[in-house]
Amino acid sequence: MERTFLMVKPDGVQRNLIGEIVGRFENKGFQLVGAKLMQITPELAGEHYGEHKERPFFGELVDFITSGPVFAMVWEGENVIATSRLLVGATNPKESAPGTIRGDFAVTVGKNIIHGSDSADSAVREIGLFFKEEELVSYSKDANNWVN
Ligand code: RTP
Ligand code: MG
Repeated sequence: MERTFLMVKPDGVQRNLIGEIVGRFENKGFQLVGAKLMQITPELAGEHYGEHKERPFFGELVDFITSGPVFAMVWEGENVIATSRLLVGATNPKESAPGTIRGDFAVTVGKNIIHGSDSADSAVREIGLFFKEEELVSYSKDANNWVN
């Protein structure tokens, strides 16, 4: 089953949006297979956003993403990589549609609430950067009768 990496950025944590955001992906029908609240180091930020190293906003991006805790998550489901990017919305909140996370909660591009992997390769790379294999849980909600 396809997996992606999603992360509530420091602005989303500060604004108490973790529950709202987790709820959106649960309601859509995706399954949470890993999650943790953590502080990103500058080294990890540089690796995670390595593709943007030469961009003028890179320094600001690293400062922002390391400015407070993030909520890192791995989600699983059919087409979860592309579909979660639709739920997240366009990078710049001035272009993200109402109904999307960025469209509903963000105003500026530098503080756009949430990160989502942009491809299958990025998803594998980012999941590997943030999670150990043993931190991810595979389970079925249908087949098991574990809530009595
Ligand atoms: P993300 O990686 O955070 O999920 O965002 P994204 O794919 O939608 O956008 P990306 O192009 O990967 O850019 C990464 C983050 O850099 C910040 N950014 N600032 N000042 C600017 O012009 C600018 N452009 C991008 C955004 O916070 C974006 O999420
Ligand atoms: Mg990106």
